Amino acid sequence: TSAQIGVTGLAVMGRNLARNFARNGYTVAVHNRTASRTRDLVAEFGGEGDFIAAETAKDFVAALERPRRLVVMVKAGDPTDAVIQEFAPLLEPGDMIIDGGNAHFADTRRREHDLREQGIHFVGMGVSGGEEGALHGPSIMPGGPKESYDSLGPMLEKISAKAKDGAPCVTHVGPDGAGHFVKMVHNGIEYADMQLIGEAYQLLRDVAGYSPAQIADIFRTWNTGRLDSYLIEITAEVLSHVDAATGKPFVDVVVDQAEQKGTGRWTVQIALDLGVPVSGIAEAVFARSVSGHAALREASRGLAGPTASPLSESEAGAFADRVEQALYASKIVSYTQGFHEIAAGSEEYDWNVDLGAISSIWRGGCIIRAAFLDRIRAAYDARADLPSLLSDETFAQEIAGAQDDWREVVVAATRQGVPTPGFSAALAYYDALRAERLPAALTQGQRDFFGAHTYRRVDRDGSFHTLWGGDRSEVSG
Ligand code: NBP
Repeated sequence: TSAQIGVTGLAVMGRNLARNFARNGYTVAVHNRTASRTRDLVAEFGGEGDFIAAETAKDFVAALERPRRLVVMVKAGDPTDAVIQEFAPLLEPGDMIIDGGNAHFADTRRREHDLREQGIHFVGMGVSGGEEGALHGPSIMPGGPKESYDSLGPMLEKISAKAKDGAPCVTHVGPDGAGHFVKMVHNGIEYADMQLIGEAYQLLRDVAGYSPAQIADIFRTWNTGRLDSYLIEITAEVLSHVDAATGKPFVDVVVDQAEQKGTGRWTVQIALDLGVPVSGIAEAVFARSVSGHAALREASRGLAGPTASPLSESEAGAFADRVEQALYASKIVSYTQGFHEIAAGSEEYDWNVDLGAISSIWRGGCIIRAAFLDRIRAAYDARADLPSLLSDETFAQEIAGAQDDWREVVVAATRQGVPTPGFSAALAYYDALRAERLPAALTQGQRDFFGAHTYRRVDRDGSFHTLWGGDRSEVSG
């Protein structure tokens, strides 16, 4: 017998993905650089389905039916190139290499281009949901040639998460690096969501005076409404957890320095290149960075701040409701920015990404899965060329209802000295987009003054320059 799919790279993700394929009735060839991992997988989970263990690359390739579908789940970067170099010479035209790692989309574009000459289909595939998702159903974002999706898609649809309406959380995102690009932005949005939740927690703790256990209950309540999401759910779990060794809230015994692996940073770097304002995501990445600067924070501890004046018990409840409004409104802004970046990437690289389909496949399996994504999909269903999520009527109305509270929360945070870069940046973005006039006109004047960079006028076409050093008359630029 031959295998319908192969997985090479059997650390947590690859192993669970291989098991997921096998549990869904596929014969799976498995391979890993260090062969003991392959043997362990079959020894431990061989009973779950049909595995073909391959010790060498040659045996692995020989075990696969044609066209071969070879999933690579190794550490992103050089290891992925090493694996491609090892396998590509053993493959034939029409075969597929599917990279399920967290590759940078530019690497995926390069690899796809190089392998295309050999007739090999390279599919850069974003996978979200961590270890558990890989086993029970991840959200899958495959790019690469459309033809490859015809034969690979049905298998991915089987192993993927299913949304509440039963739809599989996978779609052909677009050519070459589109899948990894969308996975990157997914992670950027994840950073923003986590930061906003963190700010809500800090406000409930420092301004409203609630304990972690009380805040966990508040999050549980929020999770039954429009904020219903995986991240809110696990936040309640983390906040209610008590450290066994000390009896203290778990959140109080963890060092408050957040780490990162890089996809959030990439989202911001690429947004800068594309000229897309993703201020909420950027603030989330910077907030992790600030937290990690231990020495700088230590040196700044004595700096002046306002005297804390926590709310009374009766005020606290009303404040918590306001924080919910601020969190929801800021979340709409983060997704607005993330989807703008996907639209801009799609435009730049000619991917033709369907934004409604992306919101649909994020409804299950992935870290940012949320009831909210149904509403985003509805917005794009109603109007595929929506210029911005904020221009959707439903979202605009929700923000209209939330904005007073949102502002109050930012005011309270500022007054009490609680940093809320996510809430504040989201609000500034919202107000900037709404504004009739921006001080960018003054910026243009300054640029023209010091660098003769010229400006455009509101009342006439063309570009102009004022003779600042002379009689200040205006000339065509
Ligand atoms: P790791 O990222 O820890 O990678 C370990 C695997 O890479 C092992 O199978 C290892 O083989 C193999 N490998 C390395 Br390292 N260098 C190699 C080389 N030069 N040639 C061949 N194989 C090599 O595993 P992971 O955490 O399972 O993640 C796999 C991929 O999935 C990564 O790209 C990750 O970013 C992505 N991802 C992870 C998650 C998550 O939640 N962990 C979620 C979504 C995506 P060995 O056994 O011989 O050392």
